[in-house]
Amino acid sequence: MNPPPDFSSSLVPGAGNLPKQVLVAPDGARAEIYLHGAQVTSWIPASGSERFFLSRLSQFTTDATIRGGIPVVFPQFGLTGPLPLHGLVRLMPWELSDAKNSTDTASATFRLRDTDDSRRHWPHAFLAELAVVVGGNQLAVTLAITNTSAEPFAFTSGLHTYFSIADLATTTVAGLTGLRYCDAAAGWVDHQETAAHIEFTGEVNRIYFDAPAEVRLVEPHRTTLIRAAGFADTVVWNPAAAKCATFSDLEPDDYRRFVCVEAAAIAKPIQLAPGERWQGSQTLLA
Ligand code: TA6
Repeated sequence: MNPPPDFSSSLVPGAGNLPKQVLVAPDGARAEIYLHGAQVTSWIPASGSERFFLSRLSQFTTDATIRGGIPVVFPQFGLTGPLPLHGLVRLMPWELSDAKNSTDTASATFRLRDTDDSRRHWPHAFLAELAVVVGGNQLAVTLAITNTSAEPFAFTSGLHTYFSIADLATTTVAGLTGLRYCDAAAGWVDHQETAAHIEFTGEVNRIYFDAPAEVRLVEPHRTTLIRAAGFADTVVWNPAAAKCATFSDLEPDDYRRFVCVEAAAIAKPIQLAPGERWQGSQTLLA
């Protein structure tokens, strides 16, 4: 059987006139991805409502990062090295290399290569590809990095996903019990997780090492499954009130509206030989 015509997915002007790819699967599931940073900003499963937080104060300009959705972190997570916070590619213009519909999904792939400017910060040649597939109650996002230079390089990375939540007080993250984690909100001290459900009663900014493939974002009315592959670590972040107030692109009470659960490769940087390719993915099930 032939797939239905690709009538619904299209590249359109988004906020700030920045181009965004809208994906619409045959069953009505939707995703939106800005070429700026290849940042997914919206995911609406076939049987549901918006699952990503996107700040009403987010800037949509080429020199700012979009606050919400899935910022792509590469080649440095956070401030773990000398590069700008969370690396370079979330501020760079990616190109749409492919978009298509199948009988049950809509998908698109975005590509980015190193530039003179990226090499000034990080002197390596790379090809980054982000594949986004939406359909039914699932969104799959896969980041692939190819070393196109003549020398090996190492990087850290992540998919910094902002989930929209109804009420922070009744939201928990489950699946990380027993893991060693580093608490960035309390002096980068190492701990072992004893809670079955991580609660948000203050700032949470933790890197869980060697995380399991599946973590759950649990709310009273729904649970989101978050499956990671290729990323060894999981970051859980909520800034709480005081830290939230320091972000110019967040409203004072926005911290109540999102929790970040991030598939990340931090503790063991990914090493790539010339020509070698790595990929990591985060698959979300509503
Ligand atoms: O992943 C959590 C984190 O590294 C926090 O420390 C926090 O500051 C955040 O990401 C957001 O970073 P950004 O550069 O987007 O403001």
